[in-house]
Amino acid sequence: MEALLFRAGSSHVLHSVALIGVDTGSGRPVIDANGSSSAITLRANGTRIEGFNLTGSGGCGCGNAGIFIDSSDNIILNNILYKNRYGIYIEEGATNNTIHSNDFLENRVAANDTVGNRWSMEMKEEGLMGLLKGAKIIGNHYSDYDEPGEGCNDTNSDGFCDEPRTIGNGPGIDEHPLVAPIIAGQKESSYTY
Ligand SMILES: [Ca+2]
Ligand SMILES: [Ca+2]
Repeated sequence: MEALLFRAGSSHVLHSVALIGVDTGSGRPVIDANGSSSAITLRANGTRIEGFNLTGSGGCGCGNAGIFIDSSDNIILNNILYKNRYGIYIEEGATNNTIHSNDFLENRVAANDTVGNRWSMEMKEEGLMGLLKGAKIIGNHYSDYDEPGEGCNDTNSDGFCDEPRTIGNGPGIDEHPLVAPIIAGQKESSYTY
């Protein structure tokens, strides 16, 4: 099995098919761009990035981000994007990416998607609960869109903002943003597609 090691303070260009951060007890792996470029730059198609804490991007509005995506068919889930210029920046021409169940916290701009990728996913809990409750559409949580003053009302108390969120100036849309942070309370492995 191949191991990938990440050094704090450097940025990374990935060409792998799956990158899954494992919490060994001392917290999820942190990739800190240390104020330059992006924590992760994604140029390979069909990559899955899961379980990381991505922070400290450079300040360039050209796309410095927790994850800069310049490819297609990727799945980004269950990550914390914290204090970046953009949490996630999707480059023009990058299509069919799915971004869900991530926490966007205190980024200068939560996300940019001028293409219209997918910011939510229909998911079902495993077993009986899944049968009883059926599938749920799960988006992402955004610290700048989780209170009434920011446009997120939850009048039916289902844990989701009642209105979708436009990503940047669109056309990307998160159909079902969450009111509270996801990562701490959720066991991602108990869900299936
Ligand atoms: Ca807020
Ligand atoms: Ca609601």
